[in-house]
Amino acid sequence: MSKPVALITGANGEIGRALIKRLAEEGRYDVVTLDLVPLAEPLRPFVLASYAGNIMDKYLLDEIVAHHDAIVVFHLAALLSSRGERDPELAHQVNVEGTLHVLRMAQNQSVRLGQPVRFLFPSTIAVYGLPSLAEKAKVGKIREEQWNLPITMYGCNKLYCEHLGRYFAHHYRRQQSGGRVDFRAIRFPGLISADTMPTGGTSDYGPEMLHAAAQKKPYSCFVGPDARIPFMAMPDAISAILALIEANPEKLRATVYNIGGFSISANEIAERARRAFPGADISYNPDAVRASIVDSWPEDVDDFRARRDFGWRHEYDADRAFDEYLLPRITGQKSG
Ligand code: AKB
Repeated sequence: MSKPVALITGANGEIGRALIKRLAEEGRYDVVTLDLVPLAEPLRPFVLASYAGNIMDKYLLDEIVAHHDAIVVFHLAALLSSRGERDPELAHQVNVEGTLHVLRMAQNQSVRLGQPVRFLFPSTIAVYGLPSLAEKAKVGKIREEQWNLPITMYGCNKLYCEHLGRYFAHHYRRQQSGGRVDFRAIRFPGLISADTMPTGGTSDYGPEMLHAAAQKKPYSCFVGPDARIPFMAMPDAISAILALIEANPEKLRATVYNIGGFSISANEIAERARRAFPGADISYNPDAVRASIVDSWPEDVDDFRARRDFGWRHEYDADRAFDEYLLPRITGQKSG
């Protein structure tokens, strides 16, 4: 019997690669992918079909769902925060207009199939905008409704698209013939993978520092040693996506959820890298813009709603993330 089909946009990105592998291990879905460039060769055996093209191309989106009865969409394609600050209009086009196209496609698909289409949207801690370090320290673990005042185009785009998704899920369908987009969003902290490197983000200093130390390359960090935000190990990020997308809709009391990993400063990451790779050459040369972005993000998140509604629990605290996932795998790759 054929399996349900899941469409992943932005499939070549860090989350996309890890998600494709986990979905292949679990075998729940036949996976169809879309990315601007052809899907990375090693991932192709894991997917049913892959398309190279732009989410701005409505005809391509329609063609994909005409050929595949996707009932789940993981819409991962986006320009991240640092890249978005270099070209805010492009970020708006891709992150907002692109998301609108993918939501519309999901809505039409739902009408065609006569069943809801589940839609996973990766949002971010960049939707928060703390006005000062004093307020950041005072707030500590931030709740979803606090300080929704992003200072980056990416944060504005993601916050708006959370609303757009909620609109499609709860209001748009009133005027439409049937279909329903079952929209669910996760606000991710900075992510660290042992296998891949992020591009275009502002939390990138975490993974960059660690991978540079493993490769014995000097690293000049673009935020100061005290900069602190929450991070998460990639396996937990994928577990959260799957837990939320599989969750019983009747249990979900919100459309947007914080999920927590571990709160850590740049210096604490550097210390862990130095212990694992003695002689690691890590210095600090803060970039005013990127450092101010990180300062505006919370130092930790309150993920009470995710725990209550879909049983979220991270597996990796800082010790387990570094000692049992990141360091052994990165060291293995270096020697292997
Ligand atoms: C970024 O740095 O832009 C992303 C994020 C925190 O959403 N990693």
